[in-house]
Amino acid sequence: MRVPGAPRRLRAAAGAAALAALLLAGLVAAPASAEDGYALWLRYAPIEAPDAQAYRAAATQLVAGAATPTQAATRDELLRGLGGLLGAPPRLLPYPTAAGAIVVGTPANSPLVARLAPDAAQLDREGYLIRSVRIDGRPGTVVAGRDDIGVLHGAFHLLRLLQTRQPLQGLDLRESPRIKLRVLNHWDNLDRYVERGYAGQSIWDWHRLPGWLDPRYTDYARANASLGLNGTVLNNVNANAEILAAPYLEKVAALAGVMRPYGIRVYLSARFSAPMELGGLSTADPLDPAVRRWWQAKVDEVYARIPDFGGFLVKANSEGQPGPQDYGRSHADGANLLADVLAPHGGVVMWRAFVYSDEEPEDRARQAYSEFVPLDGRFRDNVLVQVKNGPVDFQPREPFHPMFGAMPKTPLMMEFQVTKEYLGFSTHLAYLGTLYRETLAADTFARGEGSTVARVVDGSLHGHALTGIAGVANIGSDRNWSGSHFDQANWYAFGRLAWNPDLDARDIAEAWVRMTFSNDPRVVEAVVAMMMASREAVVDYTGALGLHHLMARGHHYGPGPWVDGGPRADWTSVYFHRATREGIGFDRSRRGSNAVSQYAAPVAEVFDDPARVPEALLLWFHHVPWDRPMRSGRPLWDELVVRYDRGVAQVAAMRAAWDGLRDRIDPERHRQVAAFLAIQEQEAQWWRDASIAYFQAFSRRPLPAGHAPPPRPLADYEALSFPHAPGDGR
Ligand code: BDP
Repeated sequence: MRVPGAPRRLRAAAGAAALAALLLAGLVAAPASAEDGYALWLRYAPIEAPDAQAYRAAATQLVAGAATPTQAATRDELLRGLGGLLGAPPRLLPYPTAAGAIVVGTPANSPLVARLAPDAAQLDREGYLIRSVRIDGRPGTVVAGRDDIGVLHGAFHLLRLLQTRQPLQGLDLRESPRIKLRVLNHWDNLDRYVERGYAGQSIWDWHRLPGWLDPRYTDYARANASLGLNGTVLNNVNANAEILAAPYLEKVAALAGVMRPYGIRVYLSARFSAPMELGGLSTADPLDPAVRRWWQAKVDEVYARIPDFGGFLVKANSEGQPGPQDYGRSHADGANLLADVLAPHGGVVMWRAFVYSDEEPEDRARQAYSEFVPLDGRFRDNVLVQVKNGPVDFQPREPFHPMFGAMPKTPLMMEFQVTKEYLGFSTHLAYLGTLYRETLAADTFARGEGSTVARVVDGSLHGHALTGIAGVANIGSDRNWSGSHFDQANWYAFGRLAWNPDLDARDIAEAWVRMTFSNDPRVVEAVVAMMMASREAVVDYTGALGLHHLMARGHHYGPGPWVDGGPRADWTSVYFHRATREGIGFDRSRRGSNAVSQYAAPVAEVFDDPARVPEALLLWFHHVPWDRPMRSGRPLWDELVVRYDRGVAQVAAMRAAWDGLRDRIDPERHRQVAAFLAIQEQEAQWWRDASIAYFQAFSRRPLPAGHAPPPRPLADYEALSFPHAPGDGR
């Protein structure tokens, strides 16, 4: 077993008996449970000596109320967190009597906080400050918010300072969320199947709800609150109308009750045709008065049960889902119908822009923009249009979606995918903090230079108060929540960036490693380096230089650049890579589909020019010859092959780095990560071999020197079949 905090020599020397004696004497704290990943980044493992002494001195006493469920949750978290970190919780007192007191609350609910931090009353909602103060002449710390939830967020931040070994002296922190709605989207079905889920079943045990409230729901709420997330959409965007039926609303209300103390509102995905399926109406036409009445009554019923219900997420007229266009109405008509009935209750509509039609000859990457941009200004004030980060579909790399910046009158909500549908499911290590930041930092030039996607999303560019960001969750019933230990980092990174989209991906990774694995500098350095290079490795071994949508059909597991035919062209790979004897890539330049014209002029010019477009997006925007010289001096074909091999080599390097940490990570998690990295290396090699075998049939060029030919003929790769791969849509 691992002895947290004990020097290695001691660990090695301690036999079982000696260890037992130490544990009995209370000198070494035993981990509360096995390191199975359940605790996430809230492990609160003991701080090692000698640091522990200083932290203990700064957290001797706790003054925290418990008059509301949120206050009680805050106090309990501090006792639990500080207790774990310091070996024993601070004394809980009504008023500090010694140096090192931590005082938490709002000016409204605590006279002491009102004295120490009166300015907390002016903070934004959900925001907080943490400040080193003197209390009756003695040093202490105040964690204050304008509201209870802000204080809870502040408490988690304070704990993070200890968890990441930041000093507790001289503090003067002030934080407020940059984005108003920070939500997870669960693609969970009512039978607990999770679409694109790779972490077991849905965590929502609908059958046993509302009678049985799994304690996991509370831990889920804690984890989200620790990041500042404040909403969760419980069910799949490919929605079943049944979720709106009374028995399910009762279950939803029970979950909302668990989430409420943690500041998390519950939302539902609404099926647009629910008035027909549940209400027995003959139409779901948004302009039909009977349809409107049905939604009105349904929404009133929802709010009668859940007064703080957040609102609806809607996928309409997309991939076969019903929607307003079935009746010749627009997306605005559909969204506004729901917005009108939600508005009196304070609810919102999150209307998805992920639309494309199989009958539409237009380049799929252009369709959402074509559909939605003309509707700018036609949505009600409580509608957000939810846009995926890129114009196709959560690929390992996409340019930012051209809708960002193009609809100044409409709040655009970002949708990222946290689950790794296209980046190796849960077995591949791919840290997505870098992907999220790449999109958020991209400059739309919508209002000149500096018009970043982050500023579109946080509302500052076009002056919106209603703003939002969503992450498609990677959470399931697996003990470690996310299917792999490292996928927890993607939930974490999404949450941190939802709070502040300008945070640095490396800083987030570092905090996560310290909280999740260890503060040992060797661990921190090595693991952060692995994480920072990991997403680029996936891009390299699945198809670099702007290639996209090359995965196997349906379940999307493994390579499928040969995928062709079937129900619709834009679900195939050949549609996207367009490889011929002459060259490869999708011509979206002015000479091609002209998707570049959907970007603001300075961006469009760069994307349109094969000499100026970032090489990482070359084949997204251009069809170019196999022998086109690249910046490296190599011809395109050689460059692609080099990238495929570079990706595989990076995974091998991650394995070696992880192996080197064997003595510094608990064996339970070390073993699983090592096994997953071995799977990843095999699968990276498979992607590389299959892709090269396929594309070489077009390029008819030899592999560059030193690069091995694929070991098997193309037909062998094409013949592989995985009918039971997880997560398929159904
Ligand atoms: C695609 C998924 C599909 C989702 C769809 C969506 O393959 O399962 O239903 O996105 O976002 O990425 O609606």
